[in-house]
Amino acid sequence: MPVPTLLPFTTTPSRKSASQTSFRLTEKFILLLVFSGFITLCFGAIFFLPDSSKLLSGVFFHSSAVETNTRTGPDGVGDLGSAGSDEKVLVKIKKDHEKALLEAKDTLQKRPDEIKHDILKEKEKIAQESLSRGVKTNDLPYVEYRRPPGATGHEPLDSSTRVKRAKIKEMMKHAWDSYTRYAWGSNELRPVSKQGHSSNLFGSIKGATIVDALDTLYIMEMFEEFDAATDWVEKNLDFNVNAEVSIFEVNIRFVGGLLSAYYLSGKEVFRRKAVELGEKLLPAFKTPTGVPWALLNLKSGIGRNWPWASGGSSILAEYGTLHLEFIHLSKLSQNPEFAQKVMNIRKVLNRLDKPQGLYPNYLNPNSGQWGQHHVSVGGLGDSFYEYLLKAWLMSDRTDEEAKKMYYDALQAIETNLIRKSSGGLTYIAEWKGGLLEHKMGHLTCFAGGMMALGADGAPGDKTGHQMEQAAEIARTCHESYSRTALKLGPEAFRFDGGVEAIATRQNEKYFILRPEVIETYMYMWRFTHDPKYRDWGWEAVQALEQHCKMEGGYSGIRDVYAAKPNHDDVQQSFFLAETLKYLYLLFSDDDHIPFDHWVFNTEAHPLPVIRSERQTEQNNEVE
Ligand code: DMJ
Repeated sequence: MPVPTLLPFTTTPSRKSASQTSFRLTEKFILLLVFSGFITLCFGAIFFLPDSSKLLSGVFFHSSAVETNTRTGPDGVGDLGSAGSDEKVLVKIKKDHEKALLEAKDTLQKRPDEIKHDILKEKEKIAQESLSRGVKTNDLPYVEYRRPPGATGHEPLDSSTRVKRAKIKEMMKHAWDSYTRYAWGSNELRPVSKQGHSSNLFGSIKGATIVDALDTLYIMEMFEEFDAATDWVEKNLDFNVNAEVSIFEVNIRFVGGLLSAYYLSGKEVFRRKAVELGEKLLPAFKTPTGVPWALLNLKSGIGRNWPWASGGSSILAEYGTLHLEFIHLSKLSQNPEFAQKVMNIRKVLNRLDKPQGLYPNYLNPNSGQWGQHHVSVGGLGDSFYEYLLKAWLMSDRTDEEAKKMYYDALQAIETNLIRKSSGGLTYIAEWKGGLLEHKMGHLTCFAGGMMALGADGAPGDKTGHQMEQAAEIARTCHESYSRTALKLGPEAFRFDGGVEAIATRQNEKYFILRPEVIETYMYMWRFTHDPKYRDWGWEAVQALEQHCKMEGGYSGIRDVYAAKPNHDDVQQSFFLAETLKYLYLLFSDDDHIPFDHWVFNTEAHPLPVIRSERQTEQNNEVE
């Protein structure tokens, strides 16, 4: 009776010449040997493989090739089913293992910064590959993030400056805490009635104060508050609203605020939200000339102009204050459309004749013709001039067209609008069809800072002259503050009827926490280091503390000439975005948001200077 065996072929009936029993035993012995060799081999491989692959894939990026080769090597030695190739497999495993150990040893010998650099390089390579395949990360293409210098500062050496700077941070804390306590999520705060306030400029978009304050919180290193604001943006900031918004206001506060928060912190959420909002604004440019409407319904994409604006015109300071943000939107989304839209506006303007070289505030977007010939460096005109200069600066001084437009416009303003009062105060009047109105708005006071910022690029030998003019505007604006009862400036002041730098009309006597005068002090301080600018800024701080600070935040005032303040019950979002930021920077060192790396949008949101590829490479090499 045959001995039962586990292997079917051992009972093959053809093997008749040898004794069945001895033959089976020998066969069994050989088979056992082969089998145990095979099992030892597999066991050995189990010991080898996980160690090296874990080490490689978990810690170092170069792992994948080795790991892949080990499993499915190009020579096909991964087929462990053949006992004849055991030797080969063993040699291969050993070789890979040694190679991996060598690589690991090599990596371990590197300095941490070298390892970091390798990792970054690898990441960039992967992102670049996906970009070239048209693959998007988070819906947006990969862009390299590099924080520009001076995003945060350091304590000033001088103790009195330190104390003042700390005081301004405390003001920011009070404004922010009050907003979070009483109006969190609303656009603005009502500090007297302690509730939220919403202006129809933002339609039903919410959180203007949060977005406007983000970069100030960062610059003042209030990171806990910055994180709370970021969290709100992530979870609640919603642009899918069926409401009409002001393109200008939404652009300077929301797009500008988000862009700035992105460049300061590097957080992707801000880039994503900025581009998302930018895309929502694009339908506003669907006009025969491409000059955008002032108002846009974000859901329907239907636009229109303010009904009061000269025969359905668009406003110079509105369509002319998109450039900086839109250039950055193109850079961050790699969608050229944003830049094309604003460059087209410039083209339309350059085709038109300008009365006395001046830009009227009204332009019809259908006909492409000027509306009323009303010119102002204050409301309706102001930030258009500011953006010409800053477009040039933000382009790393390569946008020659913007440069020329700025200095030409400034020359026309000087010739036609800038005057000196009999008391020796320089002011910028308004121009209506060739006639001057000797009035200067609080808004116009930003021009002192603008002229100082542009002075060093002035053509001819005008640098000194423009600096002097900037200083004179700063002085006039300071006078408009010091000639009031509350030491805060009126909305507009006049140089006629025997008065100088004083508001004469009741509806021009209010102060709504505006930044322009302090903005000019900050620029003048940076360029001259004349202590009077810090003194003037400090006077404003004291007046704000005395007359605008309330238990529930900071409020505007209805009449700055009245002995006692009558509060308007609004804490404007630009108080946190601009007024407090400029005050803080006035008492900070110059390397905090340095001007050679950053340009402020008109809502004081710093945007980085865009370097040419070559320049960036050179800087990287230096670094
Ligand atoms: C801000 O929203 C901006 O500075 C804008 O350019 C003009 N007005 C306010 C502040 O006064």
